[in-house]
Formats: sequence, structure tokens, C-alpha cells
Amino acid sequence: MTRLTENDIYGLSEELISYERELEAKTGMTLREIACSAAGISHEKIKAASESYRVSVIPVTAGQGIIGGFAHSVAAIIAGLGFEVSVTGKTDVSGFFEAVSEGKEIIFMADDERFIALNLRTKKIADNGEATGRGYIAALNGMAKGLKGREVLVLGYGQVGSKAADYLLELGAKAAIYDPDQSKIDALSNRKIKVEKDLHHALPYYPCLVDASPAGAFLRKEFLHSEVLIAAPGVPLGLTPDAYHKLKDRVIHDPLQIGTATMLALAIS
Ligand code: 2YH
Repeated sequence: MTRLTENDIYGLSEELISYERELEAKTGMTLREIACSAAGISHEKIKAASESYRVSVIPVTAGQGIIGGFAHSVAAIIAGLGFEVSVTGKTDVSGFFEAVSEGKEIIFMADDERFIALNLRTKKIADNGEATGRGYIAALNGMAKGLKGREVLVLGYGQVGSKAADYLLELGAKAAIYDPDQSKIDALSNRKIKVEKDLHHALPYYPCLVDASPAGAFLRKEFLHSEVLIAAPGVPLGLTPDAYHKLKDRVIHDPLQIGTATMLALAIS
């Protein structure tokens, strides 16, 4: 799984309001609406939770260590959803001790493998891979004005792509996947998911695309359906810079916002 860099999240907190405005223009949904829809919870439920839970984000030094701005970006997204949130002064286990001692009941923390939100009141744990997969499909559902019966191709069948494909089926879409790693295709047990083997043959056929691949800049505009709508959780972006520039109004892409917001909604669901 791709590890975010300081560059990927640079300026995220300051640009949250314009990010949200752009997201709403593309999908017809706010970040909060996308998160609620992906987690299957109501606005009343998230509002009530924002009044009863306090949230903590713990910087984690394990593995490759702290990503500058990561914990504060996560906290800014959570604050934007109306929750009281802070970043612990201490890291790792001492940070966890600090958060729990202060009565924080939802804990966000990430190492190089996983990014989780833990609800200490209910013992519910939300994983960023699942949350990102579901959140981006909820956003695509908004942008496409409904995915029921639509054919959607998911690129990459990893932690995010597999959850995206499952949620597409839940919404009544026709899900197809492409992954160059044959072992991931062999592990696929859901027969309702179609497998595409030739990417360049398949791409022009699909009006909805989910780029959950860790590869960057391999999708050129001329390969794609003329009216394509793209949900792109993958970092780096699979579209070439030129394709992104031309298709920007039909592409949903961010490094952290949709996944983190949906983790919070899933943690209180
Ligand atoms: O970016 C990552 C991993 N790729 C996990 C993402 C799961 N979708 N982790 C962030 C590491 C953050 C660091 N330990 C910190 O600053 O706390």
C-alpha cells in the first residue's frame, strides 16, 4: 500500500473549505453526506456523536516514522465534520495513554500498513482501506446520479479496490475489476464481479472508473470512455497530468479527506 508523503498532504488543512466546495459541485454531496452514506448512518446520528465523543489523533513513529502534517491533517478533517479533536503531544503508546487518560473515546492512528479509527466505547474499529473504498463509491454514486445497473471498472484489487467492488454490488452496480497481479484475481471468490484481463481493450467501454491502483500516470485521456466519471482514491493518481487537467471536473481525487471522514462515520456506526 502506498505511503503518503508530506507533499501529498501539504496545505490540506488550509484548503479544506475549497476542497469541500469542489467536492459538492462534482457530487452534489458534502463530505459529511458522503461519509454518512458510505457508512449507512443518518445525519442525526453523526450530529449526536459529534456532541458526545471526543476524538484524538496519535502520531506513530513505527516503521518509516512520522509524516509531517499527517496527524494534523487528519484532525482538521475530523474538526471539519464538527467533532472536538486534538493531536496528542506524545507519540505511540504514550500518546495512546495520554488520549485515554483525557477521556478521548475515538482514537485515530496509522503506521505504514494500516490506518485505523478505534471507538473505545463500542469496540468498533474502522480501517482506512475499507472506508476509502466505500467513501469513493458513495461519492461516485453522487457524481453519476446513481450507480444502479451501471457498469463500473475498478482498477486494482487491493485493500481499497476490493471494498469498492463489494460496495458497488451492494448498490446494484455491475462491478468489474482489473489487476495485473494474477494472485489477487485468483483469490477473488465473488462470482458476481467480472474480471477484465486486457486493460486497454476494456477501458473505452466503461463510463465509470475507480482508480484504486498504486501505479501513477498510466491513464491517458484517449484510452478512456468519452463521458467517463472517475473516482480515484489511488495515490499517486493513475491519470497522466494532461488527462487530469482535461477531465478534472469529472474526477474525484484526494489524499486523505474521503477516507478519513468515512472512517469516523464507520467508527460510530
Ligand atoms: O500512509 C500510511 C499508510 N500507507 C497506511 C494507509 C492506509 N490506507 N500511513 C501513514 C503513516 C503515518 C505516520 N505513522 C504518522 O505520521 O503518524
